[in-house]
Amino acid sequence: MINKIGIVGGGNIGGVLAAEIVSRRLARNVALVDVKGPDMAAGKCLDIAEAMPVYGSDVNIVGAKTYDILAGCDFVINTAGVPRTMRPDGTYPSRDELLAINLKITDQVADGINKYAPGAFIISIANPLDAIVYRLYKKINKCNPKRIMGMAGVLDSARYKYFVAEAAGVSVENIEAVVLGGHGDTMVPIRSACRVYGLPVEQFVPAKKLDAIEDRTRNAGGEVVKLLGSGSAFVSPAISALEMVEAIAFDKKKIVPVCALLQGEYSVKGLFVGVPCVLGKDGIEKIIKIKLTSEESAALKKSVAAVKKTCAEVDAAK
Ligand code: TXD
Repeated sequence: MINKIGIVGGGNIGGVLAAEIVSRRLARNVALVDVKGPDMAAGKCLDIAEAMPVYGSDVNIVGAKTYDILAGCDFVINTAGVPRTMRPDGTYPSRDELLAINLKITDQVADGINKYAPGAFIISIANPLDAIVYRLYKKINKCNPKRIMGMAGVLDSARYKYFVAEAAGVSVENIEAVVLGGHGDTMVPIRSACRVYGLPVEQFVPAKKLDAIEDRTRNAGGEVVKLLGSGSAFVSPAISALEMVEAIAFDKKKIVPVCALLQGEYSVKGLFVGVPCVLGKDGIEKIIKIKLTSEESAALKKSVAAVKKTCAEVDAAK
């Protein structure tokens, strides 16, 4: 069992994370930090604590507006940021538009981690995902690239799996699928690696339908944002992040898509990009190189270029 998990950002995703960690008894201690309200984090933690007799779970859970409660965390999950809330005219901000707002927030998060939880595993969820985890890496002192990662690929791949299962008329448990690249419109569902019961997906779903599914996967975040009207997906990102926490905490050596710092892999250097990784007790233990078709390689290159552009904006920002 993990001793302590910190969650920065006690909003939609942070709240689900805290409740899930308690219900799974994943950690002895949970610390939730949020700057909102009189003390929203404390309120959410009190609410979850009062459910413990029903959960049958004895976890020490604390919420506060200050980062000192992160002291001693083994994991810090970063959800602090502004979600893609619908504007009055029915449009909604792109992930990149959120960049400026979220960079300032990210610097505060990095400062809190430097002060109170140096050496913790860091899983960042806030958007724009690839840029925020890049910023955290740059701002956290002596950050070990094996212990810092972004969560997006687990969610994007889950969405791909769900849509394929629905089209194939089979259980989601029969689907293998992976989405690589940046967490944005250029993300790359890898059809050549998609399997239904170990068989090529094309045996179950026609190519035209797969085109539509892959489009829907790329836009799945926006689809939920439009339906919600305010905020963005929050259960699926939280559950996806916990898959990564458990793979590390239980030393599963599990291959999952991770937004990881590439240092030459996939011909990328110095950027955080979604690639398959082995997650175990040391964090990102191995980056897996998978064979891609020429179209997939070209699409991945395009996605990396989009990540590079946003990270250049991060470097240009103060
Ligand atoms: O797959 C993915 N990675 C994405 C990520 C999937 C869905 C949502 N994605 C992004 O996660 C979303 O665009 C946001 O950037 C984050 C968090 O989404 P959430 O829905 O949880 O947003 P909320 O409910 O607004 O919660 C964010 C909280 C909010 O309560 C703020 O008060 C808090 O972050 N916040 C802070 N907490 C601590 N410290 C600081 N500085 C701070 N600033 C804001």
